[in-house]
Amino acid sequence: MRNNIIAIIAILFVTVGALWGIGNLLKPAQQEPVNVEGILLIAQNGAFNGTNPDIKVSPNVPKKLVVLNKDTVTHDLIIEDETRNILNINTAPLRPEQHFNAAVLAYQAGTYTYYCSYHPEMRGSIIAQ
Ligand SMILES: [Cu+2]
Repeated sequence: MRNNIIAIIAILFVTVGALWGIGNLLKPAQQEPVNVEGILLIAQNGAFNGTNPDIKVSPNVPKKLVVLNKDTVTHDLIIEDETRNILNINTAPLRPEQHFNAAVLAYQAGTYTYYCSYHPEMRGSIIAQ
């Protein structure tokens, strides 16, 4: 009788342990939230964010870039550097309410230009230092 009770308790421990182990396996791994520092450029009224702001980055540290057209006309955003010291970007034409996800990634320190090919006055600098 006593041996039976010990055996039952032992089986219970094994069963609970196995279920606990399976539960841990089934539970999706906890993921740490990732903070992506980013830039939102809104094309509106013939400018990006009203002021065509300078974008500051560190070399070889990508920064998320979202370009959103909140205007009534088509815009785009181009980064085109012949030295290829920065990742070149061409959003293609963005019609009203369209957006484009990209990353600003400078490989070398320097000052680069972003612009809208439709509106030459929509132009700003990317400063990598
Ligand atoms: Cu434009």
